[in-house]
Formats: sequence, C-alpha cells, structure tokens
Amino acid sequence: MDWWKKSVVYQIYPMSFKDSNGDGIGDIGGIIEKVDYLKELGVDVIWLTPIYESPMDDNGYDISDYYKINPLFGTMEQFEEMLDKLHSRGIKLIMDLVVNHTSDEHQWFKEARKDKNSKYHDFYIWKDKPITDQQSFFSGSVWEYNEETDEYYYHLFSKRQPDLNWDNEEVRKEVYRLINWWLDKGIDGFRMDVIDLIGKIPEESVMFGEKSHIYLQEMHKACFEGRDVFTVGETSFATPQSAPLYSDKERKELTMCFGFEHLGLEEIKGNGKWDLKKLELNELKQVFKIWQKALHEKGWNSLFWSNHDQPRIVSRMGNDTTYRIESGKMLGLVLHGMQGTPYIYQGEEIGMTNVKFPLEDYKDIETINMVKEKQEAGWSMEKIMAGIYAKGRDNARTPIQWNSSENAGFTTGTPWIKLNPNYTEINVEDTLKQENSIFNFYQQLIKIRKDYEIITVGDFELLYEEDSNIFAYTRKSETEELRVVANFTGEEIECKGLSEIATEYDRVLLTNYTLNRTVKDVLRPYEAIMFYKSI
Ligand code: ISL
Ligand code: CA
Repeated sequence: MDWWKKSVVYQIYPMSFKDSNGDGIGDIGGIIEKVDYLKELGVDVIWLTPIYESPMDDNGYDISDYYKINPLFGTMEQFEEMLDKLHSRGIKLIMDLVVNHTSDEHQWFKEARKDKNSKYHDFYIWKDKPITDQQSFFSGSVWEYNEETDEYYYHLFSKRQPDLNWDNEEVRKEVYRLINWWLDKGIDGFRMDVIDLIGKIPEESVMFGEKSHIYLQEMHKACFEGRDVFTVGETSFATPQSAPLYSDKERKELTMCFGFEHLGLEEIKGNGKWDLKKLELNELKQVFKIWQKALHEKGWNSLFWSNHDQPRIVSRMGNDTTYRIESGKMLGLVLHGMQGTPYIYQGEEIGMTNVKFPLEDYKDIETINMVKEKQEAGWSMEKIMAGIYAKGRDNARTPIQWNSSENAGFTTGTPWIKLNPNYTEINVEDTLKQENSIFNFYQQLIKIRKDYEIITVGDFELLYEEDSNIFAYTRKSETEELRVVANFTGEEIECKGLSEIATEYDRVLLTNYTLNRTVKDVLRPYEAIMFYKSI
C-alpha cells in the first residue's frame, strides 16, 4: 500500500514554532531542537511552510530566491542537518512550493518590470490597462501599475506577489528545475501553494481553469515520475468533482489535494470570508459525506481542521473554555476516523486557542489590508474586530506554547508576534505530564491508523443524518467495521440506540471520557466514541 495512506502529516509554521537564537523569530535551529517531540507525537511527515529567501511581505509566501534559505530561518547547512535528523527518526519532510507567484524582489520580476524586451517580461502577466475589476485576495484590484513600462501587472495576492505567467513554457521549465533541485537534495515531496490557480484566465477573471490539470500532468512527468515522493495541492477551489481529477493516481497529477468546502460554511455566501454566520452541523456533515464518497477509491482525501490561514479549531467548532480538552479530542477523533491523510497543524495537539488582540498587535497582511477596506466600506469597528477574532490568520500564528515561563519558552528575545496570554495554562510541558491530554489522545489516533486497516480502506456511511447535534458515521470493509459517534455540543444529549451499538461492537478503540460500561442512550458534552468490530 502507498505509505502516505497510513501517514499523518504535521504542519510547521517555522516563524512561530521555536526560536533558537533569541531574535524572536522561530527558525530551523528550533525545529532541530524539537524533532524528538515530533517523534513522540508519532507523526510521519512534516510539512514546512516556506523558508526560502523572501522579503516577508506575506511571511515567506513571497519568494525572492527559490534556491536559498532565508537567513531569518538559518542556513542551508542547518537545513540539511534538520533533514538528516528527521530522516534518522523515520520522519519525512515536504516543503512548500509557492509558484503561482513570486516576490516582487525576485530577479525575474526585477528584470521583467524594467524592460518590455527582457525575456523575463513575459514571465508575468501584463496589460496596458486594468481590463477587469477583479479584486485580489488581500484587498484592492488585481491590477497594479508599473511605471517603468507603463503597464499593469496581475497579482491575486498582495501587490508584492506578482503572478507568474504559466502559459510561458520557460516559466514552467524554471519551476520544474527548482522542484527537481530540491527533490535531488532528498526531500520527500511538496505541498503546493494555491496550485489550482495556475490555470487561471485573467482576461475572464476565471481563477481555476482546466489548464491547471494539464500543467500538473506536465509537471508530474518532468519531476515526479519514478520518484517515491508525495504531493499535496492547496486547491482552494477544488470541488467533489475536481478533487478526484487532481488525486486519481492514473491521471498522474497530485497525490492528494486540500478541499476547503468544510471551512467555508460560516461565511455568508458571496460576501467573502469576514461576513459570518453560525456554523450548521448538518451542513458540515453533508460536506464531509460528499467528499468522502466522491474520493473513495477514486482519489485520496486530505483531512484537516486548521492550518496557518485558519482559526484554531477548538475555538471555531469546539469550546475553548470549559470543554477545551473534551472538544479538542472529539474534533480530532471525528476527523482522524475518516478516509484520507490527516494533517495536524502545530499547536492543535495541545489544544491551542484563538486570540483577541488589540488591532495594533495584528501582523498579517490580509488582516491589515482588510481593516482599511472594510472601514472605507462603512463597516463598524465591532464588526471588523469580530471578524478578526473569528477568522483572522494570526489566530493560528501565535507562537507555540512550550512551557509556562516568560514568552512560553518560545524565545528568549522579543517575539515577532504576541503570544496567547493563556500559555501559563496551556503549554506543551504541562500537557506532557497529563495522562488524559489532547496530545496523548492524538498519539492514540495516530497509532490506531497504523494498527487498523479499516481506517485506510473502509467506506463511509453517515449516520443520524438529520440530527443537528450528533456527528456519526460507520466505516466498513469486508473484514472490519468502525463506528464513530460524537456529540458536537456542550450539552448532554440523547443518542437513540447508543447502548445497542455498544453491545453490538467488540470494543471501544478510543473515547474522550472514561468509559462507563453500561452506556446509556446519552452522550455527555462533546463526548466522542470510536467503536470497533471485526466481521
Ligand atoms: O486564508 C485565506 C484568505 O482568506 C485564503 O484565501 C488563502 O489566502 C488561500 O487559501 C491561499 O493561501 C496560500 O497562499 C497565500 C498565502 O498567503 C497563504 O498563507 C497560503 O496558505 C499566498 O501565497
Ligand atoms: Ca530565530
């Protein structure tokens, strides 16, 4: 079987992971210090967000040299030491591939913007005037004026992140060259940033054209054919129809891709990410049901609750006060019980929570630009701040809380972003001492994936489909059966038939409450149980 089907990936956002030299910014040295922590958790693969040379307009998602390590994070020697250390512990490393755009400080763009006749000019997308009124993800028009050539270039993110012109064959060759260069160094694959956008059609404001499939197939041939590596596409626009196209092995595009539908359900449709409504559990269940079925034996799912762009999951869908630990475990169990490869975002394994900072403490370019835009559009400050508290990307970017000492043991210097003040109660050191911690629960989830084939191969059937409090499903194969039953609320609720299920199954593989053997037809707040039987 493909190794990545039994793997669990852990995402590291290096700036906020561990600082080793006291400059307040997490770095490669910090990761090297913590490899044994990752080993103890039991993860198989590390996904590292960008550590390449960058002016850091978007925290490294704006790359100025794909072949260099950003000195903020360390040196190439340290990178190699980290890779060796991970490999020696049996952990693989995938890097972030950001090739929808470069930094405006990349040599290609510097040449391109100076001279229409440079071969690099066509590496980017130029028009004489803004031909559409398309808005960029980080506010404002996608078209930015360039004085030297008296033209406009296209950027889907910040104006310091010009989009590459994927229709130019030279661009694609350069990208394949850098991919192969890193693979030859011995890394185990890539997470590909907004990779569905490479098929865009700027003239029509179309962001996810069919061409992305063609380019990915070409890339596969040029870089991945014959190598035992894995790729995961960040495909914000993937649907249950297109995800199998990206991840069907026969099509030779990607190993798997991230779908975001389950994380868009709090948005009022068409109003963007800041205009929010309450999450309906039934909508969430339907999304998972459709994705699980669409990809079963036709592709491969990526399972994730959060990443560096998303709020903390216990604050978002659980309860980050009274039932933080219970709900953190429940969410982990529901996700890891499904078919696909699970991703754990740093800090999720100890149940880190969202923050509420005063406006001046936010660092994220998306948040900062949004505030200006919404103020101009007449939004109240209350509404803007509510949006930031709920959805701001800095929620996920506060440093890892290693212990209860000053700055949570993250740095001896001044941290680049404030810490969540709750580090005195929530931190790794205390968590590791507790027997019933979220960390311990995640260790068990990872182990179950290794021990029970059903997690990898079983099909998916949603149960209690109409119930707006319960998330439950079965996973079946010819020889085994698994059933997950979870209470998504902070109340004790009725769960008809639960006691029968308990007798029908051989045993409980995992639960977040001490199991009361005479299970009644009730679920305690955020209670989650994973039943198992062999057939
Ligand atoms: O978080 C988002 C804004 O609401 C998403 O739209 C996000 O920008 C999108 O998923 C793309 O994310 C990726 O590319 C961006 C970078 O800022 C993100 O950190 C990265 O994950 C541009 O490179
Ligand atoms: Ca540092």
